[in-house]
Amino acid sequence: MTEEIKIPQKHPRTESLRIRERLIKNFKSGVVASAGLIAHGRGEAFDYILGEKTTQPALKAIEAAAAILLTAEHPVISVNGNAAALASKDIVELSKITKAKIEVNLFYRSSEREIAIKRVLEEVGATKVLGVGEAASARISEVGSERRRVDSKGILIADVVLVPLEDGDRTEALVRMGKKVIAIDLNPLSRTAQFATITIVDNIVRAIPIFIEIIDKLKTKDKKKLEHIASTFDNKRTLGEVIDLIHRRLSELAEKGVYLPILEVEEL
Ligand code: PTJ
Repeated sequence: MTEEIKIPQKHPRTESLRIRERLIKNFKSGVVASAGLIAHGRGEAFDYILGEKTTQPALKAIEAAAAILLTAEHPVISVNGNAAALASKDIVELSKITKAKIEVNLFYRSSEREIAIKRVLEEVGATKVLGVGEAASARISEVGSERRRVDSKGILIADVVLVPLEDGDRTEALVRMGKKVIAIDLNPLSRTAQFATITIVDNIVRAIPIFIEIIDKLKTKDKKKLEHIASTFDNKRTLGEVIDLIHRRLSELAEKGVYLPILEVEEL
């Protein structure tokens, strides 16, 4: 069993440890799948390499994503265990300001997890959560996993779907069905990142609050302006910019070798 720890305020990686604790707590309460802890580790590794900050290409992707969410007719935010654990409050706020529906969609689906995730979302203000129980009885035949089970009032009829922390095959299927998919994924090389219409390569805990700020700025713009922002966004080029950033950052670090200010023995 995992021990709960008190995170020291002065620990150099306090925020990262806090986020881990949040995931562990939500794993214990049945919200996060055990594989969700592994997925988080993968995300952390990419975040470390990206410098744990929102990059310019990510900002550009968030702006384009905000534009397509604001012009969507049936937008849906798909929520899995990790997204609920890390960003439930922001997801609910984003759904309110964009009128997007919230739908639980799980790779490791069980009715206990559906209910646990619904509860987490309701605790922070969600009034309607789709994709739970019988409501998730529609099927996307192109998807092999449990993710094929969707809500006929949600993802099935959506024109835009926001998928934070996906696992690949569903994004490809949704795009093939003619839907626009916005992915939030720290790994620019993942299948989700590669197949999405707009890929935000950023940590969900940073990306959604920025998303909300940008929606706030764009919501008064006319439809034409929003459509222009969306249509001039190039996902392939933006992903390339992120990969180039990683490349340049690693080259700089490689030149330095030791880059943290480690004290000399006599200074200790
Ligand atoms: O809750 P369930 O049952 O739907 O399962 C959810 C997981 C995440 C276990 C499932 O979707 C899965 O196995 O996902 P993958 O294939 O491990 O992909 C998760 C992706 O999210 C990886 O590319 C990670 O780099 C990325 N990721 C992890 N943490 C974050 C993240 N992206 C953004 N923000 C994060 N905090």
